[in-house]
Amino acid sequence: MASLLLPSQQPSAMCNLKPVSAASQLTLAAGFYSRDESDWIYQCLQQQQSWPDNHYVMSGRRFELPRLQTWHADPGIVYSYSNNLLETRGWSSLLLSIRRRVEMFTGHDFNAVLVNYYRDGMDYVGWHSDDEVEMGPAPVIASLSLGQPRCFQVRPLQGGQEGQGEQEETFLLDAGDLLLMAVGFQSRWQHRVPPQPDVTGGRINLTFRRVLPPAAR
Ligand SMILES: O=C(O)CCC(=O)C(=O)O
Repeated sequence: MASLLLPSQQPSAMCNLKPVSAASQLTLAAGFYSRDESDWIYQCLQQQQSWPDNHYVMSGRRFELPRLQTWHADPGIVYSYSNNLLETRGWSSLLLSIRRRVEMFTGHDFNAVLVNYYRDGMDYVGWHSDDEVEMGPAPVIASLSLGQPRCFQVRPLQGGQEGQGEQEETFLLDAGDLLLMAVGFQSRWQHRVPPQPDVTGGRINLTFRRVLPPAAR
């Protein structure tokens, strides 16, 4: 598909980051991309990306990742996920244009993106925090959703703070929504996208990250 059709660099003037949960470090810009733009981006990524095998080895055993993934980063940036080094790919013009728009909107610089493709509602990501040492002590992650709406759940680590309403919460991430996980979120909360067997369509999620170069870790 022609890169000339890349969506514009500006989200609509109505688009703002608003709190979505008791986790004050979590805000959502609903409709960061319009429906038409996000449908177009989803189709491009789903069809143009070559999706690698989703099996990995840990402690000598072979596992199947319940989704497909690609990892794109600036030169020199490497990242290990569950102790498996992801093959690093460059930036397509589409991924780069999305990165620039996310950077301008959030005011944060990113140098890598993890692309998760949930082929249907059986694909998922389990409870975790994105707190790998590669991202330094204060990670900020911007997460763009495309394709089918899926539930996103958060839960406080260590039971949360009593009286502050910190408990497990579920909300829907729709196509075009941008979720910002700010400094402090990963150290206090976990998140997941649970299986939803009733969902038949696919979803692609892009998590933009800033990974420290090996010398700075
Ligand atoms: O798909 C999502 O919304 C979340 C993805 C995620 O948790 C991750 O990439 O670490």
